[in-house]
Amino acid sequence: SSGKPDVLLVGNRKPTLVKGLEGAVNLHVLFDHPDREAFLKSIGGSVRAIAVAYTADKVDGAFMQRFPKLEQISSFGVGYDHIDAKWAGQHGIVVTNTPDVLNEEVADTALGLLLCTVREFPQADRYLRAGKWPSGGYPLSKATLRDRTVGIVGMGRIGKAIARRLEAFGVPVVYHSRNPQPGVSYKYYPKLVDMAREVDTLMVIVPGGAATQNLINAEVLKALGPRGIVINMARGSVVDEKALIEALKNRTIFSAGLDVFVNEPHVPQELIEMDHVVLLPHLGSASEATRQAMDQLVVDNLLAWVAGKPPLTPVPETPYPPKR
Ligand code: 8YV
Repeated sequence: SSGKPDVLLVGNRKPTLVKGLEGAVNLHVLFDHPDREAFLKSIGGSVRAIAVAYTADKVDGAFMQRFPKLEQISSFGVGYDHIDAKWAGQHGIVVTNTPDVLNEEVADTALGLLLCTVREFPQADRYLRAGKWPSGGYPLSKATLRDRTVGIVGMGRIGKAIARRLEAFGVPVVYHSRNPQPGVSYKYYPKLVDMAREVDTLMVIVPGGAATQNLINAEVLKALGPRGIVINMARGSVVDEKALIEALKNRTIFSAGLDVFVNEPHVPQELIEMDHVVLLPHLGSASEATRQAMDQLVVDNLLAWVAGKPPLTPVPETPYPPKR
């Protein structure tokens, strides 16, 4: 009616997205509708693009199929394992994500989580608040960053930002990824288990999805050994959570710092009850400024599409221009 293209916002009425989009598109918000089925039926034929507000909002082939005119999906977050991008690519639909604008924030969080895990800062904070300091200082941490070697699992854009920080900390870095990264001088391990045997600390920052499911398995944890610390900044699915819990219980690894979980926001009770792990509620990119920049990139990818321009940040599975 308005001549503006119909765009579906999956997820809630995120103010930044609504503000950025409502002037240029005819925006429909899925979250607002009590009868989701009826609503999707009524707009399915006219929706030409989708904005995805959170990485928790799943977009699979069956969902995309409901929109025969769908051209573009603009998704929030650098990770897009919640979207079947391969299916999209095969059906001429372009998927965009929000890379780069969060690199430094996530790398900051990763270093914070590493330090908290190694030196037990959250536990020491709890100790102070519990009034225990006057009767004796917090016990010296058994672990230190000073004698550690970090194996980064996934040397992409965020992995490199983490590695730069570790260099400044004077911590040796090696890495594993599917292929060696051009221009990276850190030692490369084609096999993760070989790297795990030679380091004591793993920092996991690979994409989620089927290709990395349970990459950090019981064998890798065993190879890491009793001094081992696992920091997961990627997706819960990348670590075999059951094997990790076993290894932590039996102290066959030393500790873990986790920002992500298999079934988040639900966290296994066994982890919650362990005092020697550090758990964060998926905070990697979670500052107001960085989330604002990510939201803006979701908007800008759609505004480019409205203007008939190429997307700013298409994912590799859906190259532009699309094959239709
Ligand atoms: C998201 C993330 O913001 O970018 C990603 O891939 O995991 C985070 O930055 C988070 O998942 C909230 O949706």
